[in-house]
Amino acid sequence: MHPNRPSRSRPLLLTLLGLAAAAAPPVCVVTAHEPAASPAEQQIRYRMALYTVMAGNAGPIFAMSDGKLPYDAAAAVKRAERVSFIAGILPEAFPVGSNVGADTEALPDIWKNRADFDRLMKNLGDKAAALVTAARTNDLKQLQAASGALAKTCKACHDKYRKKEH
Ligand code: ASC
Repeated sequence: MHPNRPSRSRPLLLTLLGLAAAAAPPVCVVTAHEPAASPAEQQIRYRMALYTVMAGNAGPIFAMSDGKLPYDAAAAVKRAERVSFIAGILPEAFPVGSNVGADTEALPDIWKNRADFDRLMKNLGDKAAALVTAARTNDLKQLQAASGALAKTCKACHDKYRKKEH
């Protein structure tokens, strides 16, 4: 190394390019050859996203109920409201025809036994609303009881209408 030149581990050009990349807004690259998701695939993705948000909010409530997360009454209310909100959307996320079009864990029996499926969905909505009421009492015991009842409605539907590799 030249004695008078300051040591530089990375060439200046690369550093400048790195800074420019960091400052640039993210770019969504869609190639001309990528096929657009079919309506059925979009529907299935939407449905799975709803379940992701549902689990992401029910999870901490179950964890608080099980003593795996410190009980935070305000957080429990916030999350219970989200669970209830998503539960209200879910019945719309199984339109006829959305049993195929992308990988899905939803079993075809949903569309064969629609009245039974709708009954389970209604039960989910009722138990989710009860969870909100329980969370608002700020009483962990109430939250535990209501989250236990909610988990049973999740399981009842999964046992019948979700693929079994879980
Ligand atoms: C969860 C989760 C479910 C339900 C279910 C309850 O945390 O992701 O699908 O609880 O396991 O039985």
